[in-house]
Amino acid sequence: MKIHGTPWGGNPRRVAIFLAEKGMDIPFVDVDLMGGEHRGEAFRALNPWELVPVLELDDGTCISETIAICRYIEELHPEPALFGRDPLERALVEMWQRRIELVLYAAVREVVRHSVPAIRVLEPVQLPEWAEVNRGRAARAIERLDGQLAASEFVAGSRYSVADITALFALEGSARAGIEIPGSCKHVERWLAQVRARPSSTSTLPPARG
Ligand SMILES: N[C@@H](CCC(=O)N[C@@H](CS)C(=O)NCC(=O)O)C(=O)O
Repeated sequence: MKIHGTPWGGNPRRVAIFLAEKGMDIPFVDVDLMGGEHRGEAFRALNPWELVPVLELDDGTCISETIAICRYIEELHPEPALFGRDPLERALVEMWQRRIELVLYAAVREVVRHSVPAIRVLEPVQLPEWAEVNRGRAARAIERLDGQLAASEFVAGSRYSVADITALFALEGSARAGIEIPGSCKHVERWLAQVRARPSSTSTLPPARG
């Protein structure tokens, strides 16, 4: 098995953190997004949707979509359970994973795509006004997350889960786009410090530039 996508870049980082939490090691193959490698014939044979990450199995089957990849890994290596251990936990993890991905991350993504100059190579038409609309949406979603984290150690309850990985990734994207965590969101700050300090996060950061 191998994973196409640079491990510290965006969605592939989610898979890298997930694997680190499982204590698993699957090699990553760099894909030069800024150079347009994912739009070339070789990559399109792996994923015609031109997105990383892609998990390529030994028989050549390709799985894309971060959560599909993580679910496959969870089925093969159930411990520690990162999608919940019983019907209730699984439902709550699913609920939070979807809220974070479809509301918080969706807004953050639009801010990044429409305001970060370096991303223009991927998003040739950048609409600053659209970035601003989404900056507000992202801030509201962070406030809602703060409400949850006021009562809960982790995003989906008392156990670390894939929802924490998605939320960490979303907030790393926010920082990149200059979206500040609202000053009132002390619980998000507490949680962020906690999940950032986990070996799964620190061991998957990009190498320091010399
Ligand atoms: N829904 C996909 C999103 C994957 C995605 O957006 N990947 C980005 C890198 S983080 C990408 O390949 N971007 C290439 C582009 O926008 O052209 C997933 O969850 O894996």
